Amino acid sequence: MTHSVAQRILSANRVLGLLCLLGLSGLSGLLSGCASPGDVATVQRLVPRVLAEHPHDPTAFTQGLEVVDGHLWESTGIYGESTLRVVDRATGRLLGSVALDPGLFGEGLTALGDGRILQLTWKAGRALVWEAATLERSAVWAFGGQGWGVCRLDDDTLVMSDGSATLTFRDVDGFARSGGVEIHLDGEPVDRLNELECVDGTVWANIWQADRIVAINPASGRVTVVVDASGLPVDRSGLGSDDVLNGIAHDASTGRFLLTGKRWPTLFEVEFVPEA
Ligand SMILES: [Ca+2]
Repeated sequence: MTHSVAQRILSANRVLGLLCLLGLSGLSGLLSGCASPGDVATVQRLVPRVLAEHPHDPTAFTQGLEVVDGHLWESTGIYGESTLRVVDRATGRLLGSVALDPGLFGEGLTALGDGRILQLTWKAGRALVWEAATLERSAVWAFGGQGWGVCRLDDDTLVMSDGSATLTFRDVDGFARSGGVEIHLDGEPVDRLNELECVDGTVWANIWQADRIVAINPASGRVTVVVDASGLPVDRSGLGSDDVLNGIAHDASTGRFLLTGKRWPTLFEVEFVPEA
C-alpha cells in the first residue's frame, strides 16, 4: 500500500468516525466499518471513586493484574526482577511467586480459562504459559513484536497491546494472530495502550504515562469511556518517573476495579463514577 493510499483510507475513516459522532447512524450505518448505533454516544468522562485501599508491594514493577477465581494475580517486570505472583489483596502478602529467567522482562497476564495463566514478555517474543495450581511453566508461545498488555475477550480470543494504537486479536490456544483494530478517540488514534482488562466484551486499557484509562469497543476500536485517574491518592514521594499507573483488574464478585501502579505502595479498590 502506498503512503498516499494509506492516508486516503485514514482520512476516510476519520470522516466516517465524524459521521458516527454526529449521530448520523442512518447514513453511516450503511457504510462498512462504521460503529453500531449503540456505539455512537458521546464519550463518557469518569473518575475512580476509592472504596478501599490495600497495601501493595512497593518493589513490584506491576505489568499485569487480574482476578482469577477470587485470587489476585500479578506480573512484574524489570530484567532480573520479573515475577509471576499470586497476592492476598487485603494484605499485599505473597501467596505464591515464581521468578522469570533473568533475560525475560515480564509484562501483561491473563487467565486462559482452563487452569492456565498466560504471561507476556516485553521484547523476547515469548508468551509464557503457567499452570495456575502449581506455578509450573507448561508452554512457551512465540509471537512477533513487543508484548505489553493482554486480556481474554471470550472463550476463543485474547486481546494484546504492544504500546501502539493497535490491539491485536490472538487465539486463546497457541496465540496465533487472528486480527487487529486501531483504537481511536474522537477520530484520532490512541497509542501507548498498555495493561488491559476485558470485562463483558469491553476492553479497558491503561494509557502508558498518562494516569488515564480508556474503555474500548473492540469491534469498532472506538473509545467509549475515558477515566481520569490522576486524582488517586497515591503517595508518590518514593516514586520515580517510570513508576506510573499500571495495573487494572476487575473483580466480578463485587463489580469493582482494582488499580495500582509500578512500585506503588497502594492497591486501590474503586468504582468509576461521573466527574463531579
Ligand atoms: Ca488486567
